[in-house]
Amino acid sequence: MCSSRHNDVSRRKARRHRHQLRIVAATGTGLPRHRRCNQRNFPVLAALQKSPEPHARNAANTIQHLWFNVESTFRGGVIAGDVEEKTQKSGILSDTPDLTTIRIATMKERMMYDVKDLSVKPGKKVKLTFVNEDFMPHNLLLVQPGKIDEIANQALVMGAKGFETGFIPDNKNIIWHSKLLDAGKEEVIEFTTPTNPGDYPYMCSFPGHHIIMRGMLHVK
Ligand SMILES: [Cu+2]
Repeated sequence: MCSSRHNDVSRRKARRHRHQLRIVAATGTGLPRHRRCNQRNFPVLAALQKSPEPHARNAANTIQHLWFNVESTFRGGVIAGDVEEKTQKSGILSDTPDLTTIRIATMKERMMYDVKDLSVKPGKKVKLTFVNEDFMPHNLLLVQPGKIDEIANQALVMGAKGFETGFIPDNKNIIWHSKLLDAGKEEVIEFTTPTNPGDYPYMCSFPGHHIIMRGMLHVK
């Protein structure tokens, strides 16, 4: 009895997601770009990415890829745009011999962090506030040099199960990570920078995001 009711609920949910998917997909094509942009529905896209139906999740991830990764290439790259729109309130907020405080936020509807580069001394205590100002869920991982793709691919194959772990795979090359933060949430992370100088990348491991949602912590 209980399980058939549950099935009804998930069937209804799947039906609603298929319907929403058609709406979202329709806004992605066939219209001039200036009109299409205004019709993107980011909260619906975010909901579809959590759908129990794999078809809906896959399609939503494809749309996400088109909206962010492909179109940002058409605009001539994302780095230049990011520098222009960098907000004042993020970056290194204070720096004393004992502690560096840092803020990194996500940018609304851009699938990017608002800080792409940071420089901190080796073995330094850091208090980092990570703020999700976007509609979609995002996380923040500091990883060993050269390991972004390996970790992103591991997170990608987690499918819907990824939500249980916040898309954090079991990988020794993750130095630290935040939780998967929903819209409007923030988390404070305290850590000590690596003692080995080097360029340590940070990334979002939500499927498809790492391509442009990344930055570099220069430890020097
Ligand atoms: Cu993300």
